[in-house]
Amino acid sequence: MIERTLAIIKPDAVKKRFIGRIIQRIEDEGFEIKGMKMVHLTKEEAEAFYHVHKDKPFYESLTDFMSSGPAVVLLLEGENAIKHWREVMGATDPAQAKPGTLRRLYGFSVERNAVHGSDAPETAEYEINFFFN
Ligand code: DAT
Ligand code: MG
Repeated sequence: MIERTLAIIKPDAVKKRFIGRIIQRIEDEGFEIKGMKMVHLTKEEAEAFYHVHKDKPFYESLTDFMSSGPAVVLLLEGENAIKHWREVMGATDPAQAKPGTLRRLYGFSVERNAVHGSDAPETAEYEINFFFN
């Protein structure tokens, strides 16, 4: 099934000049890039994007980080794109992520973990509409 998902190259990975490597991987994995732009989220936008986590202890820090600098958002399309992209990203905590995954390669900590990906069709729809129209 052809699906769409939202990917973000987070501010830590942009700052460390990993944009090119991550986009190369996206293309090598066979995703079609249907949309792409650089954004610098405001704190309010980061809070809205991560509203499902508003009661988590890391919400404040996460939304500070996500609004701390430019990020690259990508609309990806492909066969089982949601699951495929999450496999390429690896586990949330880079230390737990499998070798070769983007978070293992480029993530620094559970918060500064280089990339984002939607986790289900409903969240993908919300997240895609958040950035693309
Ligand atoms: P994922 O990004 O793998 O879908 P998530 O949706 O549970 O993970 O959390 C969203 C982001 O919040 C995650 O990429 C990094 C941050 N985060 C998650 N758990 C955290 C924790 N225990 N401490 C600090 N940040 C955390
Ligand atoms: Mg998530």
